[in-house]
Amino acid sequence: MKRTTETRISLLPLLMPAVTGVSPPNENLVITNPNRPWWERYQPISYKICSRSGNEEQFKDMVKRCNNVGVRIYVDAVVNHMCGAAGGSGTHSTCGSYFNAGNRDFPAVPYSGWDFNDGKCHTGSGEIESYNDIYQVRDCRLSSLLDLALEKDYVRSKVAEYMNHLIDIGVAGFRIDAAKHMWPGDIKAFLDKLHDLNTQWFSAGTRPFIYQEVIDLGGEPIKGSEYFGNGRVTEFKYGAKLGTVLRKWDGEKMAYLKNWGEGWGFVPSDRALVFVDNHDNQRGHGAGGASILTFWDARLYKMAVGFMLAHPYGLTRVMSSFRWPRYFENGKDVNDWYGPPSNADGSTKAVTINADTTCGNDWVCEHRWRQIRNMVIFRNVVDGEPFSNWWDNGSNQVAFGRGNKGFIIFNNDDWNMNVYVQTGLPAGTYCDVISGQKEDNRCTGKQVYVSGDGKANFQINTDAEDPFIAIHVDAKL
Ligand code: ZXY
Ligand code: CA
Repeated sequence: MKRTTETRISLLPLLMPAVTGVSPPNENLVITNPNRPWWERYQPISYKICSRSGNEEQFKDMVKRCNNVGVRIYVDAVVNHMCGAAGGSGTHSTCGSYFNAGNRDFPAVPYSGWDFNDGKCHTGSGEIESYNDIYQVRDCRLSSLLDLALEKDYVRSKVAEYMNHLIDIGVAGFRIDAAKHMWPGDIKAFLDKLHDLNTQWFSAGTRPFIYQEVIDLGGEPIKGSEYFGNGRVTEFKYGAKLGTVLRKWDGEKMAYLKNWGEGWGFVPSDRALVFVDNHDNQRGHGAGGASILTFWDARLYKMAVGFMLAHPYGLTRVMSSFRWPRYFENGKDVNDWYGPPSNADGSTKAVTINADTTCGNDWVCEHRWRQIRNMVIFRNVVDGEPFSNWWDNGSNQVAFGRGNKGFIIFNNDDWNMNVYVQTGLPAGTYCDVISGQKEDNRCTGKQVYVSGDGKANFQINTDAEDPFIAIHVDAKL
């Protein structure tokens, strides 16, 4: 039996009992210089389900087993482009399909020269030369990747055929990669061709869940809002700003998080797909750059993910990563291209589970970290409850509740905290779900006593292992 999830997984708590995003499952270019980088999976050769993560039979088996236990699968759909213009010709693809990038020939789809935007792009190089020109961004090559002519019904139909194949297998939706580089109307055209979800697991008439990767940090003419008609949109400002605040860069402090969300210039909550880091920007480059928090900065990272999961803004996604030999030269990680842990034949190593519940084979499995897992439970418990009882010390000690169901408090100052604040919760003894959890009607970590007036005392030293405490009504003794 192959692994249960693919190369990198990300989870969207709350949509479903559990949801998992998988790396592009289709055939891609095999790149050997550098040796099998993670981004080779963003260079399609065909829509055959055949990648480092496994073949179609294995993918079907995974989706079926996941759906049967209530875990939904979202597929990363790379449909803006095929491989790079310099991809060469031959059968150096993950399933051995022949292609000729120079001739724009991808017979395994099939696509030919007519199906690419070479004639439509008007830059001298054929590349996107300026992000200030919306025509270039949509019709020219991103990083030399051969740009598909999505205005053509034939191309839209091939893309929809691929996505429908996945829907029929049982996937629940898609991440639309590089959506900024496609016209919103072209995306709508192929989405309109999609089937309803498979009724073996979903009720009749259920539409696929769609979230579009639009990197809009401000400062470019293309806005995430142009894509609202098609589904949710990634809000990249979220992780970039939260990282800046927790790192206390640019004079930021947690007290300023009082109006977190739309108040910070983010898209409306019901349009946003939010995350602390993703597969690209966790590598020290990409959207947000150096401020992005990752598992490498575990203490601040847990606080950021905790804050995100406690806060009502957006649909939240939790990252789950593999470790790589990070090595900085002149401020840049020269190993930022490293692909997943792999076997000698290039296949991705299984996510093994150790006796202590951590993952083996260099999988980080942030989603299994107690603090993160328990905050996903917190989010589910407080679902629908309002943001309430905000408290701050004017600096980096802050707290807020979710109605009368949950409460969280942080100390990111470099002095100890000892406060008595309103939680909004019913009186009783609660288990902190960060330092431990409730097990057999006792707390394995800290306890919090809420008095009859809803107030409680919280002490968090500046050197605490995790300088935050979270309580909710399902962890009450
Ligand atoms: N790559 C390295 C080497 C090749 C891949 C690089 O230096 N690329 C140029 C700058 C990054 O631009 C890329 C963007 O999106 C992509 C890219 C890409 C999407 C793909 C495949 C790609 O290279 O190769 O499907 C990109 C797009 C934007 C933007 C910033 C960057 O504002 O609209 C990379 C790969 C990055 O750095 C990458 C790959 C897959 C993703 C992603 C980023 O889903 O978000
Ligand atoms: Ca394009």
